[in-house]
Amino acid sequence: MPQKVEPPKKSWHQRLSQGLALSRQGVWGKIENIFTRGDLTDEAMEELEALLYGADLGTQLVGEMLKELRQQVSAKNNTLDSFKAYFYETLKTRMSPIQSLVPEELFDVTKKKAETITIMIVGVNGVGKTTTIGKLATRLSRQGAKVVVGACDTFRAAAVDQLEVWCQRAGAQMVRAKEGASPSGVGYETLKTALSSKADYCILDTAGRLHTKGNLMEELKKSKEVLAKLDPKAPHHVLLVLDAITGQNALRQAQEFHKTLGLTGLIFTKCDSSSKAGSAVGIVQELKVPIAYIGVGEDVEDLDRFVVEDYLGLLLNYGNSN
Ligand SMILES: Nc1nc2c(ncn2[C@@H]2O[C@H](COP(=O)(O)OP(=O)(O)O)[C@@H](O)[C@H]2O)c(=O)[nH]1
Ligand SMILES: [Mg+2]
Repeated sequence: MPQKVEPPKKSWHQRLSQGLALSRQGVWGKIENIFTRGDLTDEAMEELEALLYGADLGTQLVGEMLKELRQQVSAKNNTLDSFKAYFYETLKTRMSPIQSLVPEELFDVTKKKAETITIMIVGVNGVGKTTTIGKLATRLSRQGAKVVVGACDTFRAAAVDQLEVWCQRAGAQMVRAKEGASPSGVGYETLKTALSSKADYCILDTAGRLHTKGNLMEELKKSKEVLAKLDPKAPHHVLLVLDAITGQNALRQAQEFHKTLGLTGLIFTKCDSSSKAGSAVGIVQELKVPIAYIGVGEDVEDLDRFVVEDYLGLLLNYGNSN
């Protein structure tokens, strides 16, 4: 019988590299071209400026980078390598202190305390919350963790079915709404189940839009607060999912969620279908909230922890990260 040939498994590094290809080529590749074309004339500087602003890094940061570059140009010290090195180091220096706030327990079951860790996942419709939870539940279950997932997006039956498929594959338990239950009610029931079964993680999938006249932020706030009745520390983490396609506009979204819920981390999805993956830099800086995970596709393996050096190296095509 002919043997079924499995395609070679891609490493996370390969997935991340492919995931950031659009941003790398669309922005940084063009910047490289300007440098390799010759002297940085006024015209070339204008082109560079437009590209950098178009990369959605945030206006303040781009302004500072251009100032530095002009200084390098007037000092005749403007090689591509020196500019890239400066860029990489500047972005890394700004992101690292914030990124160091991400706790290991979010990726590694052996790094967590004996208690159940409750993670609430929020974000507007379609950004990838349910998919991310599926990937995350799989990842943690593979490490031997007991994961209980709550389907708190009670307004869309399809959302619950989608989550159930992921949970079955992951071997995670899913708690669904009883007839007429509110989102906060499902969150409460899920945590109760997770605590009584001594689960390692309780992950709550929330709605991104309400099909009632209710206010989404108020509903999410209620969902968050009710958890403390069962565990004063819950939720340990409130993570906002942001779609890389949104670029800098995601910052406004993030600010609103942060104001109401007190975000502890961000999840940056769909980097593979956007050339604006660089917007992560500006968002982290402005919000002072770190990125916990990055998503680069629809496959279960397309999610991993966000490592600033890997992200910047692959984005800028710099260092030995390729
Ligand atoms: N290309 C790509 N698609 C993604 C990624 N994450 C999620 N998606 C897709 O985005 C769509 C919406 O995702 P979903 O999880 O239902 O979003 P939710 O409404 O926030 O729960 C689905 O078609 C997902 O397969 C990603 O990292 N890359
Ligand atoms: Mg969903």
